[in-house]
Amino acid sequence: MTAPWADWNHILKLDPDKDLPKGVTYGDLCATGTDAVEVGGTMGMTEENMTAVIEACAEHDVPLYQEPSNPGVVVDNDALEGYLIPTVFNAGSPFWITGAHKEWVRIEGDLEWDRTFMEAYIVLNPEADVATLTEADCDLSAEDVGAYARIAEQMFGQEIVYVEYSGTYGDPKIVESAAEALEDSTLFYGGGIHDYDSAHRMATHADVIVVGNLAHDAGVDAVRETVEAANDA
Ligand code: 1GP
Repeated sequence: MTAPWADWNHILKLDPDKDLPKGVTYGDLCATGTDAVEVGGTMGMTEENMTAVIEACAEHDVPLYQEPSNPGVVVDNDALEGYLIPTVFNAGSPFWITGAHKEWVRIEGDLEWDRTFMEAYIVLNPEADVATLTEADCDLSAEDVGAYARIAEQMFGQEIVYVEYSGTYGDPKIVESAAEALEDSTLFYGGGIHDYDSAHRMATHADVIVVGNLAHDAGVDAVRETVEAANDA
């Protein structure tokens, strides 16, 4: 079976800790043409605010995934296609590589493995909450990032590699290096995408671009532009 993300170009990532612009609904955002909605964030996550966003998106016709930042906020909801679980390859603390995952399974026992998928993150914006939290080593060259991408796929069997610049626009050369390192795995890129051109540039390298803040800061038309760019690239 082909993985669903093999056909995606664009993901909208909605942060339950952030508001939507005035007059914008979750329904409007789900109808932008994005291929999937991922509900998740780093700070301020609770089961309650996760559930509220999942329920608001559930009635709209778009594949819905939760990206839990820790085991305490995992939501059991039939509207979810599944869970996209981050592991941070360049984390300074092993908790964010395998430790949180071990705790989740220790507490829960068996998970729904056929709905549980991994994302191998390479975190590159040192100012981002995710970098601080995971103590990520963001001082990486294009070769380093390419090597991380290669080991993620070839040694660790990761189907998704995620170059993450959350909050800032990344270096396209770094994204290109990750793209060149991968054979079959899908490359996600996220960070600072804010219009057609910024989306198009990254989408020429990444298989899937992830748009987050724009939905909360600018709204529907801006997001729709990035969807168009992702599909054109
Ligand atoms: C965050 O990669 C996503 O996890 C998107 O980043 O919020 O900067 O668009 P932005």
